[in-house]
Amino acid sequence: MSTHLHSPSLRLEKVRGDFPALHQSVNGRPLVYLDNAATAQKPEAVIEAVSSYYRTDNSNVHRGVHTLSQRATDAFEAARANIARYIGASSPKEVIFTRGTTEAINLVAFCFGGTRFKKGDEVIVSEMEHHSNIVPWQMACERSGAVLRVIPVTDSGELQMEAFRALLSERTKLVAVTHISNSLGTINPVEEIISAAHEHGVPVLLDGAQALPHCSIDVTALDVDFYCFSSHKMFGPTGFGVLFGKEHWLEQLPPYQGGGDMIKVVDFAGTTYNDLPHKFEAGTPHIAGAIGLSAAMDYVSGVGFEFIANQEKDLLLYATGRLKAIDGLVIVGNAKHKAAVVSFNLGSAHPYDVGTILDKFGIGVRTGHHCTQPLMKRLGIPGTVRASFSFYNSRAEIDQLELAVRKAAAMLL
Ligand code: C6P
Repeated sequence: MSTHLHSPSLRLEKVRGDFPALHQSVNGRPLVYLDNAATAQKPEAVIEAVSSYYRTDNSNVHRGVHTLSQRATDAFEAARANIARYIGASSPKEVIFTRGTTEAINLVAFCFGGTRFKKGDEVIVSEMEHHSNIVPWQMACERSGAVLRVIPVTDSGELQMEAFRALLSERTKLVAVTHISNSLGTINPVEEIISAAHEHGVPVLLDGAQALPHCSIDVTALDVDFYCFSSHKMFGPTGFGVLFGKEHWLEQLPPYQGGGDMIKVVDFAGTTYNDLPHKFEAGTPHIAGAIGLSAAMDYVSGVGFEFIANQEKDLLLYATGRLKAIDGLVIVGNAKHKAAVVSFNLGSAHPYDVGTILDKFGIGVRTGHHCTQPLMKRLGIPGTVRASFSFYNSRAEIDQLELAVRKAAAMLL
């Protein structure tokens, strides 16, 4: 890299140039996109990888002997190998393609819960989980007679680790917690959670939806049993995601859905299932999704986690300081270890009203309960306004946010 790009502001300018959607006006103002926890914008490299696949290689995978089908299959499986490498999986067999985090968790809840939960067993989740990491377990509990146990959170939005340890027992069959909270930004002590659970012989599923875009993940070093994430929050295509599972677990689990590609031989006398990872991938997959996510991972590797970490730390500190200075604004979620997310409320103003005013200034934030209703209930609020940052955001955008929030405060308070 040339020397001038070592300057953080020039690097930021260059990085922003990679994301075409950032360069537009909304309501007559330059777009300030601060809804990255909902979905991230896509760099040119991802858009190009997806469109080049459709332009030249589009075909079905694992089915045809013709050239295009071979090319599509090679690109699809090369993407799997690259994704496996990126997350530190020991083999591509441990990388199951899904529609996203939600489907990845549902797969484990259905296949693992369906075969291993019995009446009186317990599954531990936390109070800060996204609905995707609550409802599938409730459904698995309903089917099996198992019971959901919940790790409480503190007022500042951290897991109560002593309470977690006290919940672990011989009845516990699985611990399923989020790596990073989407509503509060809390980074959970996942190493500690995994080692405490493993001491009791209990496997751990981590919901990594909010972690992948912010930090490097090594599932083997973490020793996590299942790790789920979505491509679209990681600068890749929507409708695509990954379930990482340790090979010995995936080998033991029954298939999720039946159909093409997940079988070896089908006969009315009985069907034999395919090997990993295909056993869990019934039907034509999202081929462009895999290719796009793989390109997104290459892109993020090129940007580098040193830049990403420095940039996001700066944005979090700067935004926290600027917003805290506004009369009547209360930040929700003050964990010691936080990702670049600032959730807040403005007096008694409804978050939707604040979000609607911010949109008039070209600022995109998320408002509401963020699919974490139990957490909102615990905190005694209906929802929040959430500004979630990515490495391509700038301090100047936070200045715009502060200005618009001050205008909203003047109108609503
Ligand atoms: N959170 C947000 O604005 P899907 O929809 O399957 O890609 O991801 C679901 C999901 C699971 N876990 C966590 C921690 C998440 O943050 C999300 C998605 C978005 O916060 C949309 S609700």
